[in-house]
Amino acid sequence: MKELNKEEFKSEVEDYVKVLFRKSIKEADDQQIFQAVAYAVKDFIVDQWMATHRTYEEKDVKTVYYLSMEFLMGRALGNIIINLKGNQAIKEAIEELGLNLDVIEDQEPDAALGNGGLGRLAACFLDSLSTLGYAAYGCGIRYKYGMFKQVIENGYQIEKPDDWLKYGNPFEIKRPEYAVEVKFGGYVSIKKDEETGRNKFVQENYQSVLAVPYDLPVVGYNNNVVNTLRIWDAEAIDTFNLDSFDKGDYQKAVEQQNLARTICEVLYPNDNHMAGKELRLKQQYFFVSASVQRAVMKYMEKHDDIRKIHEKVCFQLNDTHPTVAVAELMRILVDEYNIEWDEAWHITNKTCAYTNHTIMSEALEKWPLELFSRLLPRIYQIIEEINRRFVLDIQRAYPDDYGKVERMAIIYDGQVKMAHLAIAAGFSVNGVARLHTEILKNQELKDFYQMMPEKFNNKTNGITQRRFLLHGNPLLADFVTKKIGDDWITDLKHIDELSVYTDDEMSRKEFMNIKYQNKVRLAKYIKEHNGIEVNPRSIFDVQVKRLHEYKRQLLNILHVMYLYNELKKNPDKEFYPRTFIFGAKASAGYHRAKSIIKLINSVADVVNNDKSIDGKIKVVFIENYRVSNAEIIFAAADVSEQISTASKEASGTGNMKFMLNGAVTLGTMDGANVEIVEEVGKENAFIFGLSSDEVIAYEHNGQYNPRDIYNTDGDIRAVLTQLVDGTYSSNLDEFRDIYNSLLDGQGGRPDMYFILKDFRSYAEAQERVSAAYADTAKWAKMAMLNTAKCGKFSSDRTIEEYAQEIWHLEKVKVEVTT
Ligand code: 26W
Repeated sequence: MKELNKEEFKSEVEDYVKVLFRKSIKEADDQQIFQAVAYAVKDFIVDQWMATHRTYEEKDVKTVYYLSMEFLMGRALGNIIINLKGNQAIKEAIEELGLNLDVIEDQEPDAALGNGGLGRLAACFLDSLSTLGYAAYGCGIRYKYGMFKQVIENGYQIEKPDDWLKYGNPFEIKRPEYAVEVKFGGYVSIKKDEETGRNKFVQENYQSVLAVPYDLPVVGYNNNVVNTLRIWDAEAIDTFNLDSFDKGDYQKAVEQQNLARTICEVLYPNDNHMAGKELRLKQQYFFVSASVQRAVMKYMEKHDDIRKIHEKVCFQLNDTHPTVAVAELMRILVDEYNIEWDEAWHITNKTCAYTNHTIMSEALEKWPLELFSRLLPRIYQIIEEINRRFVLDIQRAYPDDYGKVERMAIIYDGQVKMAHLAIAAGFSVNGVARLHTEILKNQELKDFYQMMPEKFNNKTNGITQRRFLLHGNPLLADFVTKKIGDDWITDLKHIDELSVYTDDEMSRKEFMNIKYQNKVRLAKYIKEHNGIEVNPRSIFDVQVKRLHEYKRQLLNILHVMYLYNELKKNPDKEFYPRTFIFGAKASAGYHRAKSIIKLINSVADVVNNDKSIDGKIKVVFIENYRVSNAEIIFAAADVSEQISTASKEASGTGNMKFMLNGAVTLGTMDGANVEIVEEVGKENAFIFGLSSDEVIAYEHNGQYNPRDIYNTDGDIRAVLTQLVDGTYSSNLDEFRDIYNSLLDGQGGRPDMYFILKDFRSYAEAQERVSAAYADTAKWAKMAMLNTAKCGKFSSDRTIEEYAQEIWHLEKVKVEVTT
């Protein structure tokens, strides 16, 4: 590992401030200092970045291309510094320049090129791929505007554009030499190929854009490896010149310019909801076509037989969003390399693999034929042919069961079903937690599992301990290292060695004192951002994640309303003070989700200002939840709320970040919670609610009636009534829709999220939490055991499994010789 020279680094920072801004360090503002420091850090890693790619070429290693619409990277500077193990040297250098590293890190906007779980998982995976020394590209889109900024005004969410590139991105390198053309629209005609004498399909009268890549470094931990996140931007093809005026192509030139301008403009802020917008399909084909074209070109620079591309290249499809990749690869093989269909299909099968991240039916991607064939005429033809052959396979396998075709065809009911295409075309289909994979095999994708069981496998998600402990929680990271050494940083299994210290009173005290310090840090953040005073001695009970009905933030806030009623009824009741902390963005068009945000803020207003309860309950809604403030929030949590309706949360990854930071899970047996409980022991978690089997049974038999609960449970009835009687809003209709959804559900189906059904069991679990927390030694042990037992949930473990079982990659060692 190359050493960082403090003096050199200092003078680089000074030089950058000078050449970039014509200023001295004293004159420059914080943002300018950040830019200068970031450039100096980039200079330092560029040799490693080059050495990494040189090594890959020399060894001719297989490469995974992780295709994803989203990479929720967060801030880069702090993470790069810790992965370089440059913390101490850079911190000192910066202090000697009279600056403060924390302030500098705070200047960097989050790279919020993602919505939530799926995008953050992609970011953790890149960190692990580099740290483990696997050759990988992340391939995505350079959105001009990332995930919107959330501002809360009068309790309502307002969305503001996230202009993250305003000051430029010091870490990126534009690579115009690797630009490729991507074609949309027009029609397909058949031409005779002069060389082969065969028919050729050519797209004509299309519009095209130039896909231009920007590379971002992904630095491995202390190992010289720097992989690349390649995000594509669209530029107009240069037809807007005098020529086009002459040819009367003026109209087309303008249209192409507009196309280029719009494609990468903004990230769609929908999490788990398919909107079916034409621009979204354009985004998908745009980055997929560019990535696949480049991967094929790169492969062919060093090899002569395209038929063996699967030996060196694997495309991992992060959900169905990049599934057009299979058709794009077929197009390149058949149309450009003149490979016969059957052979092209086998090559494609061996090159593509698909990960499923959700079973929510509203998230399943289905595109109307009309739109699809108009936008991607040649790709559509290819998918039609894939479908024709796949339907024959289905009929051959199940000659008497017409239902199979109906349920499994790729094109059906006037729609292209992207999941069916991904499963038919790839060699691997994986779920993201054991329970989720079982549900895929036995329910959602049962027909596919029956026909192709060998494709199905599980890869339980993970998170990077380097960002979420080493960077986010330095006090706890130091404590762990002091106790057990620093092997946990690259092999989280070692953190189990902490277990023995859970019986040592001194260690427990130290651990809880660190938690306290982190709570003080979060309390300060809340004071600064919300103006609310919270007590760091209270239980910090936290639910941070996207807002979605299935995640049941509503259950949490209804329970707060219930507790508040209890306290009002019995002011002298023994009650351990609690701070309920929420953070969540709602998709801009998701009205009920926005209404739940308003409810949380309205309850906060009433409860926080009621002197009679003596500050025993506080409710805080943290504005603009994102990767950078998440790091502070996880570190400070006592209770991790993971309360989704069982079967609905594919895995969850926030649950793992809380566990790592010593918070205890309060959750349902859903997603990866099941495996968390298995690791830590059910006595060290608070589990409640319907099981996924019970939920699925209710869904089938329709025997759930929330009105029965409303009629028989007075406490629940009181809470529900308060939604519409003016307790929390003078506008009696403000929360009417929430009230109705709980009692009458939607479209004739009772509340699909079983909120009232699980309410009592949740409230009881919450009582167990309070009782456990009151026993300080017991709680400290539980909390510490959560940290100790989280080894399985490192994304390093997950990536090892992908690398060994799906991608078949070999590890690379990189030497820097300069
Ligand atoms: C087409 C609209 C759309 C947008 C986003 C559909 C689906 C999505 C994502 C797949 C939703 C998502 O982020 N899923 C989450 O993926 C995480 C990583 O695997 C899991 O931990 C979460 O449980 C899952 O909800």
